[in-house]
Amino acid sequence: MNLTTGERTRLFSRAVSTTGSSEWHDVDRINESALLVADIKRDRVFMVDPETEEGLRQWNASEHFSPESGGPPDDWTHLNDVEYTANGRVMADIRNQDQIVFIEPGRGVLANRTLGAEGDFSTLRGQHNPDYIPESRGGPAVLVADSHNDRAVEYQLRDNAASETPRADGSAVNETWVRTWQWSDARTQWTRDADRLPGGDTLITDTNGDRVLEVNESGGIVWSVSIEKPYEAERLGTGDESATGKSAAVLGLRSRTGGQTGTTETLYGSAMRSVWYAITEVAPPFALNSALFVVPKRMGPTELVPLVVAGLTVLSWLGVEAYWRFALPAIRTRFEGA
Ligand SMILES: [Ca+2]
Ligand SMILES: [Ca+2]
Ligand SMILES: [Ca+2]
Repeated sequence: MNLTTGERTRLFSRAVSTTGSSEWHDVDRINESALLVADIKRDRVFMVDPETEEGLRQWNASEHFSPESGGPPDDWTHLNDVEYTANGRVMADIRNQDQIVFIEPGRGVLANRTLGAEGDFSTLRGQHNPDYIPESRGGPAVLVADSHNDRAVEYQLRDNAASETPRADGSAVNETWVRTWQWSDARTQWTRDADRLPGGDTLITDTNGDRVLEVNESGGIVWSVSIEKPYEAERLGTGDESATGKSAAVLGLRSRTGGQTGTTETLYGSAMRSVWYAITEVAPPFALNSALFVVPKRMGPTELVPLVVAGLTVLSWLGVEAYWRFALPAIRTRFEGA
């Protein structure tokens, strides 16, 4: 779509049958004659010529990952995002294996460049939408929504001079990903997008926090808009995702975790939100975010807290009833029998 004139042109169209979240999840335009597709359904990345519909290249996750890794067979990798990076390489987000891989045509995954590892939740956990920031803009760096860790985070690729371990290609320097920035506050819950803007701010999509917000270089909130369960946001006119943004390292961004939410709420709403944060602290993140995915989208802390309290009350009541009805008579019978 031409955003100035509103004119729309259909370049390529394909219907894909889906079950659950198994679908084509992301498409990036490389140039006039190539589109890059993230295919969750078949756990692969492929390039297609939109005009001839000819498949140009393909990488299957089965070339690199074992069947025992990740999720169940019908949602094995949840490969939800792709990006074309320098030198013909492709970056792909392998959500269910908690990692981001770099694929080189004809060579496969560059093992030493992989960011994160399955089960290493301190690095990434069920992440979405990684953006690659090249050396020309202060990288190599990856800005990503670290969804189940409820934060936006950035990693910078650094040469680890201390390590003598040779790389697979024979070179002596070992590259390591170093966390250079992270952002969260008391409200962030299941973040799914983060874009670095040209001025140095970061646009964050906070799905279960029900908002899209922009944070500045010192970590303060510039603006925040309440919106129900947003998936991702784009600042129009700044290119795709973080295409015109610089790395946190070169900008000297200040990290933030926790603190004030910068929104205006009623006293009751703010009290319910505080109780809700306490619940989210103790509940397992996967179970919590999965449950939030299935409740009606309109529900916020003011509805969810009474719902949780009502649920727990009913469970406790049933437990007490069962105790009086079944356990107690049994104990009494045993006692009287003795
Ligand atoms: Ca993409
Ligand atoms: Ca992004
Ligand atoms: Ca975006």
